[in-house]
Amino acid sequence: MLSVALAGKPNAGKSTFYEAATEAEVDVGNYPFTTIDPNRGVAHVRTDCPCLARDERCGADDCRDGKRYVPVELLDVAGLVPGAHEGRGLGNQFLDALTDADVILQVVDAAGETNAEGEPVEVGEYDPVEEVDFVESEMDQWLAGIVDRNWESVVRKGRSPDFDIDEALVDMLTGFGATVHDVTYVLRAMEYPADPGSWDDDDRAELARRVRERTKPIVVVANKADVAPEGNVERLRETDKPVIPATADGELALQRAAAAGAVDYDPGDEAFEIVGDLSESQRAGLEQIGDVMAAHGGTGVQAALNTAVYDLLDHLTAYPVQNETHWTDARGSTLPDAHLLPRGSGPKDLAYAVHTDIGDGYLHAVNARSDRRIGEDYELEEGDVIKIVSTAN
Ligand SMILES: Nc1nc2c(ncn2[C@@H]2O[C@H](COP(=O)(O)OP(=O)(O)OP(=O)(O)O)[C@@H](O)[C@H]2O)c(=O)[nH]1
Ligand SMILES: [Mg+2]
Repeated sequence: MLSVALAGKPNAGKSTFYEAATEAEVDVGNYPFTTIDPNRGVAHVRTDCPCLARDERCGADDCRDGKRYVPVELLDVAGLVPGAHEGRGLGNQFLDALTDADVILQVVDAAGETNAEGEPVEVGEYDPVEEVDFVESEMDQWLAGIVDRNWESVVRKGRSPDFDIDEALVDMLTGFGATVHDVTYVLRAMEYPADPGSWDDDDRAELARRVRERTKPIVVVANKADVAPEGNVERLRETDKPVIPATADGELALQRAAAAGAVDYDPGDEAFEIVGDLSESQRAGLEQIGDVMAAHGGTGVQAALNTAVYDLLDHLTAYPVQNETHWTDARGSTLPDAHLLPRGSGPKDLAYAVHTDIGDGYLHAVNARSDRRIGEDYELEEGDVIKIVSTAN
């Protein structure tokens, strides 16, 4: 499963975001380092279900009237402070927890009501633009430290006659969440000495930075948008990262209200409707959330997850079925499964995502939308419904 990690300074709202996105209960508090042990749960990206093209909705557990929720892993870790790579705060432990993440949601406090260390200050007193770059820089330095520590062994290997520097670097970096493909991609774009003994600190730092950039892209979540002073979100947007304004707290409140039958709302909706009896103050609270949503097109929680997976990671959703006419599995369930795959994937990649045996026994595939047989070189598109024919099914 794709893994999305929440990162950022303490007290920015990571655990609130996590709770809103996973419906799990965790500790939330207005002080730094509320979270110490990482929380790991399941969140969802939202997309249009292919059943929207049919007369009947599919009834899959993850489909709410054509809104399809596809699972991803979400990780909530301890807050990070500047100097973490040297062990400040809960530093190294925090950074190690990000090893498996495919993409980072950096939660910043757009309200500026907490300083760089996450300690409460007056609203607007701290400038959130200041905190945008430090997560990236801590991660870069953390990885550079790992490269430095392992360099001796690369140099030692370099003395053997059949040494290949690319191979040695792939070996080293695949241990830290990079794939062979990632490392190869990064090395192709770099100029570097073939002899590891001739590398200097800058070469190693550049390698680390490029590998981090490739393997851990960052989306900035401008949280606490509900109390952010005028202009803060706009200034955050002027940084070089994608920025999604959000109110994690608002999303959580809406979900609680929806569970209590007070509002009609599904995660990712741009607006909600009040359907139950509410006290005056409850109604006022919800209306305030409604104003933030109107300004930003929703609470931002779903938008942040979607931007990370569909835009930054450039993934698409494909739906394997057994029956290409009814779009069902062997038990007759319609569109039971959805898989997230990198753009450029083909039907055989989908077969492997379903099961290794199905991939190994792959014969051919049918595009159930067009009812045409497709070749192995066909590139999947968002929302494709595919029947895989394999010796294993
Ligand atoms: N106004 C407002 N407050 C929020 C929002 N999201 C979270 N908060 C508050 O911010 C404080 C910190 O929230 P947490 O979710 O514990 O923050 P964290 O980033 O997990 O903090 P650590 O675990 O200490 O790193 C709490 O008082 C939350 O209620 C929001 O969207 N708006
Ligand atoms: Mg927390």
